[in-house]
Amino acid sequence: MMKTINYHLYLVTDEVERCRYGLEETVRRAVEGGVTVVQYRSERLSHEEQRQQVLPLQRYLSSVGVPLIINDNVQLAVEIGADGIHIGQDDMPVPQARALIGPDKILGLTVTTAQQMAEVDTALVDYVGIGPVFPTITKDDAPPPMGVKGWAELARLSPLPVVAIGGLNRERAAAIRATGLAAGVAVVSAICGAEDTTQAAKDLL
Ligand code: TZP
Repeated sequence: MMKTINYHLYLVTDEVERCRYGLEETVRRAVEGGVTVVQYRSERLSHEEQRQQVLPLQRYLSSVGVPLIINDNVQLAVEIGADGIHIGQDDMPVPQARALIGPDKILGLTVTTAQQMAEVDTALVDYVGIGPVFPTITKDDAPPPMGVKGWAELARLSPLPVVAIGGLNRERAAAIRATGLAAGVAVVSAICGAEDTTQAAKDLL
């Protein structure tokens, strides 16, 4: 099920009030700086609110050829025909999510332990997200940070492309990339909270 998308700089969006220039404008500026894939993530809004918010974003991203991944809300991804979904271990089971989105969409799965990694079904999953690498203020229920060493130990076990997430900034992203194990680095605050969004993205390339 290996679909090729470029995970190199993976922007995860936070609630609109935490995007410095609003959701769409922040994403536009970030894409200008080199973001290669965007995940829409909203933990608080209703399904309908999420749909209203993501549609203009989807129009923009498809116009510039940047894939849109939806976090958790598989139904929304199906409804709008997003490029993929990202799910956690406690979300919808992988086989069910894959059945709903169909064979051609991207499916990303969060992995935080070696046991979970051993259980990844490579026929159904396209990439894994491993983190948090460092402490994060963005995800309330994040497990303890694993550090670059812990991250690399887990990434080495992965049969699939790996994206790192959690507290990453310029220096930390560089440390992750230096392991040679990352298909990409994913950030929220380092881009969404930056005053110069475009430059912040460039710094993470
Ligand atoms: N999953 C693990 S850490 C995290 C998610 C969604 C949040 C990352 O946000 P930040 O601001 O880049 O630390």
